[in-house]
Amino acid sequence: MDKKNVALITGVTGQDGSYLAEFLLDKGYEVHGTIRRSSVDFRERIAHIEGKPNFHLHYADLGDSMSIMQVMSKVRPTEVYNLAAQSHVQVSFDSPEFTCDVDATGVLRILEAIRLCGLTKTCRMYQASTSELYGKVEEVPQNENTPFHPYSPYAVAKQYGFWIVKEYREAYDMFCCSGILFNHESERRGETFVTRKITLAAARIKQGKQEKLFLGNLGSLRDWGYAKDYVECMWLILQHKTPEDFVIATGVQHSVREFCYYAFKHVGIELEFVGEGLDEKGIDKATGKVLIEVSPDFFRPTDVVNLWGDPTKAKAELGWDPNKTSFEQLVKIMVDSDMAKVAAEDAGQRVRTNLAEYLEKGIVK
Ligand code: NAP
Ligand code: F7E
Repeated sequence: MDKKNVALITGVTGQDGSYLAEFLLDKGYEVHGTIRRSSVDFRERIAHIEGKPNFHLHYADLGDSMSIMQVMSKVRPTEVYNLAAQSHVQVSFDSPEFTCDVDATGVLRILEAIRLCGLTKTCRMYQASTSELYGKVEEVPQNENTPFHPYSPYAVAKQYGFWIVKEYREAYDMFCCSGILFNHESERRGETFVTRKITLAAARIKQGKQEKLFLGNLGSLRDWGYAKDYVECMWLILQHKTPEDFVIATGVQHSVREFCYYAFKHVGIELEFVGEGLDEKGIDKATGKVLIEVSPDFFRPTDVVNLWGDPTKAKAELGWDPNKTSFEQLVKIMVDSDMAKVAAEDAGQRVRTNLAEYLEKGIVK
């Protein structure tokens, strides 16, 4: 490397932040991440890299300009990856104002901190944008020219983030861009997102630790990729010769129902779906036992049901391979990991991860 590369990752404790930190450390970057104070220390995803000489953590909150200014002026990064967000769509209906503050105004705070610290010419900025911007879709599949139609408080906030990044790019000639990422999952995915909820339940049901799985809209369609592959693309977007926005997706679409089918199949349970709407059930073909039921608790006031990305531009201009990990491989990686985690569960761990029980009972969505 010619000059020292210094990356600042907001949201380093999240799924993507943890993979990106690993990726950049491997590339020889000095990596700084922001964390939030919480009453319990929960930094599981980055525990294995904490203590590495090139990895540093700082307290900052996207709702607090002063904390962002402090870390920006101290670190003076050459690349900022703004991954921090209230990232759960359903939660955004319960906490719309918080979601707006962090996911919309938070982006402005990052851009202003770069500008006020005099870093506009030396620092590139990546914004974690989302396929949720397409929302109530106006075109299938979706590419960089597809009109936006955000369909949740989360998506509306992220749309502000997208446009303010574009505005700063044009107004101040800053190298700042958005990756419009479609759903990407992994063994580190939060347990309340649908894929992880399914892989955990498949593992727990197989091992006799859970009776049933309750889900919402089984017909919802998503373009699911592997998070580890997607963080490479975030980096490629910032290495591009010009600041541009890119759709990151696999170009392959599956339903929630299909995700269930493959996850349970991987633990040796063949599912058959019978019935419709709220009466639909996923039945173990071998035993006739009902393993999946639909619950109205998991339906959203407005739901995005047909996401399917077209990654042609990222493939052509960044040389990125959208199909490094297939859908079947992704499901396998997640199920294998959860089978091992559930098998290792002891009473102590159960206290902390009783989230699985809450999910099962619909206490947490
Ligand atoms: P995630 O696992 O939920 O991680 C979110 C991160 O943001 C966590 O580190 C969290 O910290 C942090 N955070 C939340 N509120 C914050 C605040 N007020 N100040 C500072 N940090 C805060 O999300 P992810 O799946 O890695 O996604 C990363 C980014 O990509 C998010 O912006 C998300 O909206 C976006 N995105 C994700 C997907 C996807 O499919 N995964 C697709 C498109 C876009 P704590 O650990 O302290 O909670
Ligand atoms: O829902 C349906 C649900 O919560 C996917 C975030 O990373 O990706 C993610 O947002 C679909 C929806 O992810 C349940 O209604 C059915 O149609 O896993 P999810 P999401 O809403 O797509 C985008 C790109 C982001 O940007 C976000 O940050 O699955 N669904 N039953 C369910 N969803 C959940 N969570 N739980 C269920 O029981």
